[in-house]
Amino acid sequence: MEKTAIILSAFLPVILCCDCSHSVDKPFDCSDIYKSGQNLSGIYSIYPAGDFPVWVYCQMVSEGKDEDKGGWTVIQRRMDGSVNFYRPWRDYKRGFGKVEGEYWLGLENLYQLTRHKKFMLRVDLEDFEGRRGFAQYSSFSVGCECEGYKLQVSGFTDGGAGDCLSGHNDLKFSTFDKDQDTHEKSCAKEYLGGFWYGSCHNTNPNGVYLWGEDPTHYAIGVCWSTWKNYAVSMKTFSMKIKRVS
Ligand SMILES: [Ca+2]
Repeated sequence: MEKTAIILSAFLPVILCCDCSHSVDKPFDCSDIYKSGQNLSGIYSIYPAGDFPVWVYCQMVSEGKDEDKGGWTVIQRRMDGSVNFYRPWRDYKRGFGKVEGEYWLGLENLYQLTRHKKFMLRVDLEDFEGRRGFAQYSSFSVGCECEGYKLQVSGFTDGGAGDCLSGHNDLKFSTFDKDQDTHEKSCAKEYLGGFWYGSCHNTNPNGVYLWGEDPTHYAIGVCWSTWKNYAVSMKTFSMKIKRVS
């Protein structure tokens, strides 16, 4: 009897897996890891495209409603200006930075994560005075490279920061070496980042880390214009996604 229990427990993680499309041995995203009982924020490997691991920061604790607390896959993070975000298409496609600090998860990973499963998005902001705000979106996905990694975002809920992203819905991603924006100039070159620029932006998450407010450098910072103006660059800025059942 005891032996049977031991044998069974060895297979339990796979048997109990939520939707059984991915075992906890190869979690698809941080939601899988959270559901398997891990409630410590930190670095984990996920498998959004099958066999290849992708290192990612999983946020297992956050403010907000209980059902939204854990299992967030961090897709973008700025916190100290240690990583250069003015990078070419190749880097934005593959991802770059340090998973323990500042990074971009990569457009291809975002596409793989969101192509078949539904995700919501949360953007957390903190300024240099320690004030915090967030914005949440009930639906987030990124299209294939063949469609310019087009952003689909909707279902805004205000966490005090206002809505800077709905205006970027349905836009392709642009970098300084790949202009897919709707402006006659290159928004990536004008505002020194890589983003789903239109003509040009309400927010510049991958802009220049400016350590606060600098009116001489209009809109090139890590700004979120509905909360602070275009001259204010955030101390921390993070974008994270979570699977919706
Ligand atoms: Ca253009």
